[in-house]
Amino acid sequence: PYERKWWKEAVAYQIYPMSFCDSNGDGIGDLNGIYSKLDYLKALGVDIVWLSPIYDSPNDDNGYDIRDYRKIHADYGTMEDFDRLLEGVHARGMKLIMDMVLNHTSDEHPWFQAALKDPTSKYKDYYIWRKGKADGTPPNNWQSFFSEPAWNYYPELDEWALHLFSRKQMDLNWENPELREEVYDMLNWWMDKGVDGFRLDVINLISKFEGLPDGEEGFITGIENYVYGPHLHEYLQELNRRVFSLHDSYTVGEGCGLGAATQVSMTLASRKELNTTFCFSHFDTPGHSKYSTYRYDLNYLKDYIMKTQGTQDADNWLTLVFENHDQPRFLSKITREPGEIEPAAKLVALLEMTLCGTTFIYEGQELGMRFVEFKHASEFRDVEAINMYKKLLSEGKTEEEAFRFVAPGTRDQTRAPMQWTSDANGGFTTGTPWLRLNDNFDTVNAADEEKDPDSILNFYRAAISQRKQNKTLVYGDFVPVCPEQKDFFGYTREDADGKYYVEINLSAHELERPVEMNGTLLLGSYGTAEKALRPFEANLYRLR
Ligand code: ISL
Ligand code: CA
Repeated sequence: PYERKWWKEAVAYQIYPMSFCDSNGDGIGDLNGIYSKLDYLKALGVDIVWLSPIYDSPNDDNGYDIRDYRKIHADYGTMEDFDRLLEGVHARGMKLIMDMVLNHTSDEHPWFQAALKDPTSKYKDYYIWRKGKADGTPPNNWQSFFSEPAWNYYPELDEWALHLFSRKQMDLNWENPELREEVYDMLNWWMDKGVDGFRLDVINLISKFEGLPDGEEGFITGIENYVYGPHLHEYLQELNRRVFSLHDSYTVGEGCGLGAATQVSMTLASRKELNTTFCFSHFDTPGHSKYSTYRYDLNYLKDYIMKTQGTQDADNWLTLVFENHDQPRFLSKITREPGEIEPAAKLVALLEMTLCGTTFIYEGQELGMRFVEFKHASEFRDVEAINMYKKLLSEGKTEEEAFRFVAPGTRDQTRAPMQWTSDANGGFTTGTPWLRLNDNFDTVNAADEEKDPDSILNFYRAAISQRKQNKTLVYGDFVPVCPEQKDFFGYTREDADGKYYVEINLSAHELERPVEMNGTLLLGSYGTAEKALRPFEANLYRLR
């Protein structure tokens, strides 16, 4: 029932450039560092390389605050380095997608600076300005995502400007057609350069409700007034018409605050908006947040997968994603017991590579990188974490309490540098890393895993290779097996070319098989299959 497309079959790999590989010893990852690892990515089986923002930026939010959309950040290199990297990606038969932040720019972007300097300039209306209330308070009660009010006051204009994220990330006014034209020009400029598509940052926030009314007091007060705004579909369709449809491009929209069903409405092929979106609702089980330390119940993940796999059809294609630069390591939510980590990591790999959807791996996921033991709040680099920490102190928490709350959920958790070798700084840099590494790089690192046939890295390679050899794993029908059986997840994938069976023990104890299938074991997390399923065991069989 599916139209086959390169991006549907693709394995995408997210690189957080600051933390990937430092080529010049300044402690910050860079483009030449990424270039030096292209063969590593190719050997893993990566098809799409996604770079988190690499544009010129004051890095208040590590590049998600863009100062110049057409310039490479000096920390990362030059445009020549970028061109070489793009060529290197293409020469290996891979594609490259850029992270695009279109909801906001840095307050240091020339548009915002022009608006401040001259309120009559056309750039003023590129942003969202309002007069304050009569008592001198902001125009409404919205809170930003990063523990602050969502408005900055500019005395020179006696007006307030909206920022849904940090105070240096100013929201763009998508209602202004000239602004939209500039955005399309810029995106086409990158596409003409040869990039293959975009990951679109908080793209569901670009349309705000008329009048910017006060929000209901809540976790992020005001959010209901922009997560799914009145012109969202119109803007996405225009983006598609003016940019994406003109090229053989792939787009993945990042959304927040939306349920799976609403996400789908942006990706229906018939509506001509985005190819795919991310859904993160399985990242934590109900009642927990990214700040919680708990044991994730994989039965919840099973339910999520059963619901979402069912929604894919000719008109809709999903993504499979478990980790990114905003969330703690998924692996460490499943378990922190040394003996369980390896099978749990392999379980995720096998699951991800045998389901329907475009798959995403976040750097280090393929190594089983895990939870970082931060020692002190001074180690945090993330604006969200730092603001949250300060807010907790201002509310009367002690330093110790505030640190304990923020440490497990800080976005620094997954931004800790890549662990390439057991050498100093994990081979990430010869200098001082911008953010501390996980102490475990002496045992968890790419070089050692490379040599070990049973490593998590080699298991990822094997699982990806199965997906590539057997397209039924991408396109075949998904049919659950014994779905009522707790702690067990079984399913088949089937089409005219073959039939495959996956059996997974979702628990940390031994489990009797509820059903025996006659097939050839293609890949198993414990190597061979035995009488009972061992903790977190996951196996892939060919049935025909
Ligand atoms: O990280 C989050 C909560 O802790 C999310 O709410 C996150 O802020 C949201 O998914 C939007 O994320 C994206 O846009 C942000 C940027 O800071 C994130 O890194 C990016 O992924 C603003 O540009
Ligand atoms: Ca560097």
